[in-house]
Amino acid sequence: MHRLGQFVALASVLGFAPVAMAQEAGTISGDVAARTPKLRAGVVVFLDKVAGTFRPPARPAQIDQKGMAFVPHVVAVQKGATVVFKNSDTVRHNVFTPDGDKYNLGTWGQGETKPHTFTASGVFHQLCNVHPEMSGFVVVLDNPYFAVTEADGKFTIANVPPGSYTLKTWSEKGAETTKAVTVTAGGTTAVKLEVGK
Ligand SMILES: [Cu+2]
Repeated sequence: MHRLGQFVALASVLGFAPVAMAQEAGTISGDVAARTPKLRAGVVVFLDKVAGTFRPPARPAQIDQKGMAFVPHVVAVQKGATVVFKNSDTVRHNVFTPDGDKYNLGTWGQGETKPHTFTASGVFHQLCNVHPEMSGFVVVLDNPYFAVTEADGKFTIANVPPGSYTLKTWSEKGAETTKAVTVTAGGTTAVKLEVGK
């Protein structure tokens, strides 16, 4: 037994965890498949029901109203986070949601921004009452362990404490997917998911 091993053994007898045993975080890296290729993009992948309290991020997320669309189409944030809505178009846009607190942030012109802080988790459909064809989503999650897939369906969730979790997905058009995952200290857990209709 080398010296670190002796120290760890002694520490466990004494009932405390030495600094050398502090667990390194792990990573979940994956791929979301779907029958229709475009359903692979914009899938929110998140860890469900993680114990602990999590400080919301200090920096706000941003959604632009650009080219008559909410950009990005799907944004995931942690509960308590602020999203700044911006209008980059020459026409006036509105932002409202029929979900949760049912906010209506008003209607404003090019270059202006309005913030909204999301204090409850859930899915908030973003709509514009000037242009009924405009639609986007803000998905508010209880912990910081989430990602939104790129066009190729790939995602990475970093800095996850080692442990066993339930990974879930939300997507606009696909059914919810659930998968058990185990994250090891300093390791990368590869996950393949399929979002069905
Ligand atoms: Cu609009």
